[in-house]
Amino acid sequence: MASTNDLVSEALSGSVRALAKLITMVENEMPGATEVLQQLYPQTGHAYIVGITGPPGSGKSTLTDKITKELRKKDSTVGIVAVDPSSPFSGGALLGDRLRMQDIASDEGVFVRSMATRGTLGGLSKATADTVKILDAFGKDFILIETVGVGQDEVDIVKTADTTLLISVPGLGDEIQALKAGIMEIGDIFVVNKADREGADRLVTELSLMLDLNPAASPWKPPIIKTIATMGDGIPEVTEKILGHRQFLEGGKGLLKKRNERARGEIINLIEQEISKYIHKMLKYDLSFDQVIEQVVAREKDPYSFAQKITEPFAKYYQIYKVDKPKN
Ligand SMILES: Nc1nc2c(ncn2[C@@H]2O[C@H](COP(=O)(O)OP(=O)(O)OP(=O)(O)O)[C@@H](O)[C@H]2O)c(=O)[nH]1
Ligand SMILES: [Mg+2]
Repeated sequence: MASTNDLVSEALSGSVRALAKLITMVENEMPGATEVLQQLYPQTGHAYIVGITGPPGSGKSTLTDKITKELRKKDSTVGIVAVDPSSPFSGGALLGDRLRMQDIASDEGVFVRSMATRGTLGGLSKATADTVKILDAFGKDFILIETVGVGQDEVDIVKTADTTLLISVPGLGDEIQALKAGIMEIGDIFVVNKADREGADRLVTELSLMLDLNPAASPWKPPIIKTIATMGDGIPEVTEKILGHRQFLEGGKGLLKKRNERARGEIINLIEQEISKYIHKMLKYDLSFDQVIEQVVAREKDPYSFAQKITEPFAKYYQIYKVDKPKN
C-alpha cells in the first residue's frame, strides 16, 4: 500500500486516483488524515470557493453543472463538492447528481465528489472544508460546494465559501419564509431558478423588497438573477456576478476579512476538538472518575467544582493571558 507521503506527492503531481484516496482518508478521519492536511496546507489558498445553496430540488446540481461549463470556457479548472446532509445513505439524490453532471465528470479539468452524512452535521462541515482544502492544493481554480440549505446548521457548510449563491424557485409558496429564517444574510448573489415557471417575477420583487428592508452592512448589494438552469438561460450572468463579487472582495479588504474569520473559527474548532478528545480519553482511564460520579449523585460533591478542577490549567492560562496581553 502506498504511504501517505507517496499519496500526497502523487496527488500534488496530478494523480486523480491519489486525490480521491486522500479525500476518502480525510472524509472518514482515517489514521494519517491530519498529517495529510498538515502537509497540504501550505499549498492551499489559491482556489476561489463558491457555495451554492437552496431548497431540495431547486436546481442546485443543474446550476452547478452549467456554471462549471461556463468557468471551463474561461479555462479555469473546477472542483465540485456535492454535500447531501439530509440523506443518511449515498442513494438516489447523489446518483441523480452524477447523472446530471455526467459530461462534466468526464472532463479532465473537473473533479466531482459527493459527500453523504458522516456522523454529525458538524462532522460533515469539517469533512467538506477539508475536502475543499485538498482540491485547492490539487490546483483547482474554483471549488463549488453544493448543499441543501434549509436552516442554520447548513449555513456552517456554506461559511467555507468566498461567494455564496442562494437559490430559490417560484411556486413553493413558503420560499420567502424559508429564506427569512436567518439565512438571507449569507447570500451574496440571489438566483431565482426555474424562471420558466409562473411567479418568477413576483419572487424577484419579494426578494428585492426583503433585501431593501434588511440592507447588509457591506457596500455589496446582492444582485438577483433569474435563470432557467436546464436551458442555460442566465448562466453567463450568474458567472459574471460571481467574478464580480470576487473582484469586489479582492478590491477591498473583504476577502482577507472573510478568510481571517474563517481561519479564526477553524482554529477555535480544532482546539476545542483536541481538548475535548483528551478530556474524554483522560476520564475514560481515570479510575477515580467513577467515584466522583457516585459522589456527585450522592450530593457529596457538586459537578461544577469537579469540572472547574479538571479545566484548571486552562483557567490559569487565561489568567496569564488576560494580565499579560490586553488586546485593546
Ligand atoms: N422547469 C425547470 N426545471 C428545472 C430547472 N432547473 C432544474 N430543473 C429540474 O429540477 C429538478 C431538480 O434539479 P436538480 O438540479 O437536481 O436540483 P437540486 O437542487 O440539485 O436537487 P437536490 O440536490 O436533490 O436538492 C430536475 O428535474 C431538473 O431538471 C429550471 O430552470 N426549470
Ligand atoms: Mg443536487
